[in-house]
Amino acid sequence: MKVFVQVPCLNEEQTLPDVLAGIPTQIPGVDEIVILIIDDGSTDRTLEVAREFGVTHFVHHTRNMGLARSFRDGVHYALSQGADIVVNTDGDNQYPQNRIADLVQPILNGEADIVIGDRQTHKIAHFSRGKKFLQKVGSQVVNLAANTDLPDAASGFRAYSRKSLIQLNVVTQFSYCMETIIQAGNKRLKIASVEIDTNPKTRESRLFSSTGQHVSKSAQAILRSYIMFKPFVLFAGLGLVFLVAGLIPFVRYAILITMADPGNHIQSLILGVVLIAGALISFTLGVLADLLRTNRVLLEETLERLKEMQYTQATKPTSFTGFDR
Ligand SMILES: Nc1nc2c(ncn2[C@@H]2O[C@H](COP(=O)(O)OP(=O)(O)O)[C@@H](O)[C@H]2O)c(=O)[nH]1
Ligand SMILES: [Mg+2]
Repeated sequence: MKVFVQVPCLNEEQTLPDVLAGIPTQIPGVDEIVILIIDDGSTDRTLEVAREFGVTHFVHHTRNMGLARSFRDGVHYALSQGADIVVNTDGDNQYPQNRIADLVQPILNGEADIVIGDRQTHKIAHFSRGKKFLQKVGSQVVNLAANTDLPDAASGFRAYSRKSLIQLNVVTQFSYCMETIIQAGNKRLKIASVEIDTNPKTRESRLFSSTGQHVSKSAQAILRSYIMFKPFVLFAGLGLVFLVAGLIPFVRYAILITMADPGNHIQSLILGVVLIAGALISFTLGVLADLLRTNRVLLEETLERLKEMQYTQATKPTSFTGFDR
């Protein structure tokens, strides 16, 4: 059993030594623990710090590519190296590295495919009341879209089984955290949660400059995932709203013109027709999006097989010794 602990880093020279020192060197039931640094275009001494610590596995981006891409590239590297479990922790030492063993345990026991460290955000002292509230609402929305019941959907402290990583495809640029949960939930992977206490804050979040930006970017990520997995529900719901809203002026018009003095009610008719046309467009989009979804499911199945083959081949010891001259 090989566990890769990947640390995405964008200029983390200050805190990386603490992170690396905290990662356990032994976990019961695990044969090998490998540390992988994903350097996302750092311009400070992140790489040197990691090398001085003895890290030998790196994924390097020559320029900043963002956290989602860093996660994806790290996973690809780890799986090609034969990882059975990939743990993700942050370079700002926000997460308690000594709990990595508890994070991988449910996967080792075969009880879960993904384990998420629940930061118990209601307890974090430096989170404002507004942030705690948004955190809770955000997690509820993700749970609704994923059919899960997770307390902390935005936590980056996680363990993923090899099987789950082969099934997941991160496509958004920005937040893979919410996206992987919604995908995993819809693919009926088992997601467990482990309560953790976070370390004191070392620096401000760099992913978001303000709470407003955080909410808007998270909402976009959730909406996109929702359209991906439940397009018909979304568009049919929208169509229904348009239909009901359109029928009201339409019926009003129909009743009024039967009266003795009908008057001029053409506005109601126009409004009704426009809204009903909106309903028809929504239903059509729903059908199209649903067909696209079927297509995506097929593509994902192919990708899954391809990845399985690619990673099995990459880790298989080869007997090939070179061409005869
Ligand atoms: N902000 C940011 N962090 C990145 C990027 N690429 C990798 N990271 C790493 O992602 C982790 C989370 O970033 P952080 O700013 O702490 O965001 P937080 O999750 O809101 O606390 C850290 O380990 C960063 O070094 C990037 O493009 N931007
Ligand atoms: Mg952080």
